[in-house]
Amino acid sequence: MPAKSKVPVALTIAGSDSSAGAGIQADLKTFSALGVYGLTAVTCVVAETPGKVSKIEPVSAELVRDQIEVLLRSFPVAAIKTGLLFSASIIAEIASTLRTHRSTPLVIDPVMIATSGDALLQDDAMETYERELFPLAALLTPNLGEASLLIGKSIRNLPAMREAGEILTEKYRVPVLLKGGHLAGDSAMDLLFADGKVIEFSAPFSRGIATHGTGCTYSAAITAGLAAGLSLEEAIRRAKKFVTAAIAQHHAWDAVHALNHSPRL
Ligand code: PXL
Repeated sequence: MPAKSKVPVALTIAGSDSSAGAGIQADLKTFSALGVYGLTAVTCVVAETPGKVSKIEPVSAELVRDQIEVLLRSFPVAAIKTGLLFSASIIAEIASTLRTHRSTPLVIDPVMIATSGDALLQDDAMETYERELFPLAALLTPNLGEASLLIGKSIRNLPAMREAGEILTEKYRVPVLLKGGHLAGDSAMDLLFADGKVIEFSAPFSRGIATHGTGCTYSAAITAGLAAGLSLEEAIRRAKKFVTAAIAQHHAWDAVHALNHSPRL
């Protein structure tokens, strides 16, 4: 038998989205489309459609930790991402587990609010998130809404985005990818703040179509790139292409739209 080629392995720690466009389902589909074997640690289960969150229930913090520990003991995990983490106790448990795996790059997508506008993270979780988990990141990927909550002011244009990114990367002392997709305009511009430099990533903006799950898909695609050995900049560049194609080639049914997680690049 020919020797099996080694496929990179990545772990996602996130919530389950029943409509499968976001959350752990989006992460797995993205890993798979980009040739990475995905492992999962589920933090909570969300009953929802792209338009509305109906109910969320958490998994116990201990069970979240157990999922992560068994995986890190048994698989050659090359990169990790976090998505919806739900509560302060779950975040604290994850941080204490990952603190002993500092050599594995960690992408933190600080999910707080669904594209539908529904709250996903408990209010009292922010402090633990910022203090315990953010400093462990190889990359933090807030969208404009999340970034404005973190800096306490609204971000309405590119200069404000630059200022916000500088504040965030200095505050947590980690690289930050600030995603500008929610700024009205013809292009979706993201800014990477890393090593004292700012790098721009731009793509045409697709108006008014399936955006539920784009944040999860983008951060999962970056994580897949890091697992495969790409540099941070290369991983972001490929991920931006992937998510832009996934939006442009979205699926449409009668009343529901969803991201296409295997777009042609
Ligand atoms: O898109 C943010 C998000 C992340 N994770 C889960 C979700 C959602 C959005 O609804 O359900 C599990």
